[in-house]
This record gives sequence, C-alpha cells and structure tokens, in this order.
Amino acid sequence: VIGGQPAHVKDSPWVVALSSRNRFGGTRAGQFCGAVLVRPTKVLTAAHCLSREALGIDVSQVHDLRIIAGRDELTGSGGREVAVKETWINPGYNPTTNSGDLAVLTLADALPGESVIPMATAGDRADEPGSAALVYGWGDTSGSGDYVTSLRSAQVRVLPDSTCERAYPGGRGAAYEASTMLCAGEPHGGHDACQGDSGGPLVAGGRLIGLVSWGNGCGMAGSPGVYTRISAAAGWMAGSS
Ligand code: 4AZ
Repeated sequence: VIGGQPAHVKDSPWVVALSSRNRFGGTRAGQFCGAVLVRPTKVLTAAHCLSREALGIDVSQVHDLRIIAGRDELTGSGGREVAVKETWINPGYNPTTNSGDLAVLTLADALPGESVIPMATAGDRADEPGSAALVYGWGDTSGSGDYVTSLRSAQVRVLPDSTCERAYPGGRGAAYEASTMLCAGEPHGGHDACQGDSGGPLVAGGRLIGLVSWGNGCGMAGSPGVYTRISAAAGWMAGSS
C-alpha cells in the first residue's frame, strides 16, 4: 500500500493474508497476496494470485496454502492460521486481460461470523464514483518490490469508469473493462495498492467493493488502481460451491 498508515485487524477482522511455504521461498512470513473473509469458511482473493499462468505451477502443488487471520504483524503469533481446503478460480477469469480476477477459497475451519464483511451488490451506492474507500494490504509501500510485515491501509476515491478507460485504453497495454473492474485512486496519485496487495480488500460504506487486481505501477498520477468489481462477482460465484 502506497501513502497509507498502519491498520489493525481488530478494526478490520476480514482482512487476511494469503500465505504458503513454497511461493516466494517462504520469505515475508510466506505472505504473497491479500484476501478477504466473506463467510466463516469462504475467502475471496484475486484469481491471478492462484492461476497457473501467474504461479507457473498448478495451485494443487502449492505447499501448505493457508490464510493468516487476526494478525496485523505477520512475524507475530496472534490470530489464527487456517488451511485452505478448496480453491475455485473463476472460470471466466482471463489472464491476458485480467477480466474476472476472482477466486474463492474454502477454509478447513470456520472463523467467527463477526469477522466477515458483506459484499457490495449491483446498484450499491458504495461503489459509485466519489465514494471514499480504504484499501488494505501487506504489499509494497514504495515501489521497491519489498513487502511489509505489518498491515497498512490507504484512502482512495472510487473514480469514474471513464478515468480508467482513458488511462488503460488497451492496444499495447491492458484494457479497463467497466463491467468487471472498478477504478480507484487519487487524482494526483500518492495513495494506491501495489505489488503484494493483490487479492486484498477495497472497502467503502462497510462493504467490500473491490479486490486489488492491477494497474500501471503504483501511486502514479494518471494511473489509478484497477480492482475486481465485487458487485459483478455474485454472478461468477453462482458456479462455486
Ligand atoms: C501487482 O503487481 C499490482 N497500483 C497490484 C496493484 C497495482 C499495481 C500492481 C495497482 O500486483
């Protein structure tokens, strides 16, 4: 997270870290993506965190895939680590365009019902342009490629789709697709998600409105963050168990 401040899981218990032993060689407490608790045994993350294209191996070969809940400081011992029992990657996910960047993880043990966050639905006010949102993660804070071990969050605004359509017209780079993606950032940059935050939550009005997905660099003016649009996800998830 670029331009953020420390955040605490006691205020945001639905933010969880996605961790494994063999992804990135077990550094950084094994954390490689963010994720978010939406049911006691269901966690959402980005498909690109788990796709064969991104991992280079099938997700079934990832050792000891688990989430870390209730722990701001990943090198500490509070909270709980829960194994991922099943992974479902949105079959509509397109790794070339990043369209439909969503996966659902089923946990081996249930977390407390109070820890879940409701998902925005179609027509929800929370994901309208101008809405103030917070993005959370343990990712890069400076563009250096180094992740952090303590949770951070930054405020960004939901931006009109036209802003991301202009920033990401496709052709040479990826194209913004308003039906499945959500645009958020600050007009002059400075507050943004970054590498390692992928799959983590974008929250407004007490609802989950997005998952960190992609963008051009981090925190640059004119290059907003692109998020998986959660109000579009109910349709995709109808096919998951
Ligand atoms: C990434 O590489 C990434 N600024 C995630 C989010 C953003 C850029 C890159 C958005 O995972």
